[in-house]
Amino acid sequence: MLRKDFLWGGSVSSMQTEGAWNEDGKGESNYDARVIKDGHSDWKTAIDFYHRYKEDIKLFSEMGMTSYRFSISWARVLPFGDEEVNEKGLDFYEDVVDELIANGIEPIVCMHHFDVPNKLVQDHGGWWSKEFIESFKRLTIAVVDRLGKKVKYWFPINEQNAMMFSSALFPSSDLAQNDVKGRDRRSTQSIHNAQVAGAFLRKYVKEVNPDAQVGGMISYAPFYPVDCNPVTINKAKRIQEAFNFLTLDPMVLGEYSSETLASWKRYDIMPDMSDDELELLKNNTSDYIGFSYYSSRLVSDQSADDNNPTEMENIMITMMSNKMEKNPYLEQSEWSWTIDEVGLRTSLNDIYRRYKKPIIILECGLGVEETLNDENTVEDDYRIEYLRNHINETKKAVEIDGVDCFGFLTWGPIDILSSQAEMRKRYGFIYVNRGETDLKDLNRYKKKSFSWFQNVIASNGED
Ligand code: BGP
Repeated sequence: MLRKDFLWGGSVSSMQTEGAWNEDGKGESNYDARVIKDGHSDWKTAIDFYHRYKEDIKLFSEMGMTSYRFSISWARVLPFGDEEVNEKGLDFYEDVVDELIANGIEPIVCMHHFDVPNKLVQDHGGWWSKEFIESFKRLTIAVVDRLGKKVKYWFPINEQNAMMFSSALFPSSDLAQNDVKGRDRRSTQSIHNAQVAGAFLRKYVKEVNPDAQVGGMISYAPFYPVDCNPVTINKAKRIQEAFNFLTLDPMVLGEYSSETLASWKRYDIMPDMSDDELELLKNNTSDYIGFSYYSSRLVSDQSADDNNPTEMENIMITMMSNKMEKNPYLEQSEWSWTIDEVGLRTSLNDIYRRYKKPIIILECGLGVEETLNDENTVEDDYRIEYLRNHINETKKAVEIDGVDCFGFLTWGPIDILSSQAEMRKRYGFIYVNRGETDLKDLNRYKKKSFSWFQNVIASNGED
């Protein structure tokens, strides 16, 4: 059985939901400033959660959700990333938190989910700059001073292992095309700076509210060797370590593994780390571990090239390139994401055995192109099947394997923009009536999965 207070809910980010991109004192974010491809959505309206949050929270409450994870738009609180604080931005988040609590829904706050004030990027580049830590601290202080006593669950950064791709996330056009080491240095510095920022948040939240639970979050994927060639097995293990545990180790254990440090030294990409920073990491580890889970990856001996100069490049190539093999045992989504519910049980076990800390699944879901039928609903049996299978594997991890998992949050409980700003990739139990560029009326409609998830929650996962 899952624990009685198991958290059931959904996760979103600010830029994929809020809209109101330039209202009430919000600054321009790096996403607002992006050039949008023809036929794609921009981030300006999203699903207009900023104006419709009461209606949406009412629907979440009707579904029975006991938790809702959202992120803070950095530029809504610190329009330029500097000392200027936008109180109206804080008012909005406080209203959302109050509304959630009034509806019996536990807020889970993520401080940073990809978007940052554009001014900060223009002036300082990306997470490799120590200025990002300073600005993040200001953001944390402003938000936690306002919400610290009301919110129990916090974590600093969405999918913190994405910092590995930092120089891809933030423009690195000042570096020469072939400056691999330069980009790798930015990656390792970003990894470290994000760790420092995260540890600061954990420390500060606890100072304001010692009863709070403050975690860390990554995107987790199991990496399977495609065959039993020891070279492939070794490669899969190395990639698994680097993609998943390089970030989790310092977050949960308070220090980098000796393998990580050795590899950074070997490739001459050691980040600048002060003693004070390392002390901060050591003393402010995560109370719980959160992760997003969508698919497993298959590694062949071709997946990454041993001649590539560094481990970072190897991971990037494996993750991003078409050298990733298709698993013949598993189906894929319309977006070619491998569907692997057993991999979720494996992931829960891998993480729990290593750290013995409580775990929460903070994202899981199936993105599908959908339209409303004549009855103004969507018969999304595929979503029910996908989530049912993943919930069943979670239960096996808890009930058979003894993993301490305290929650399951789906990605996008309501349709939202995808990370690539596609409205056609929908994850929700609630359909939002808008197209890519045509905003239509933005009305909300319940899909078939709405009442299914309602039953899942009411029966604590027995449905
Ligand atoms: C995660 C991100 C989310 C979300 C999700 C689904 O990596 O944390 O922001 O978007 O993936 O991805 P997508 O929207 O591309 O389908």
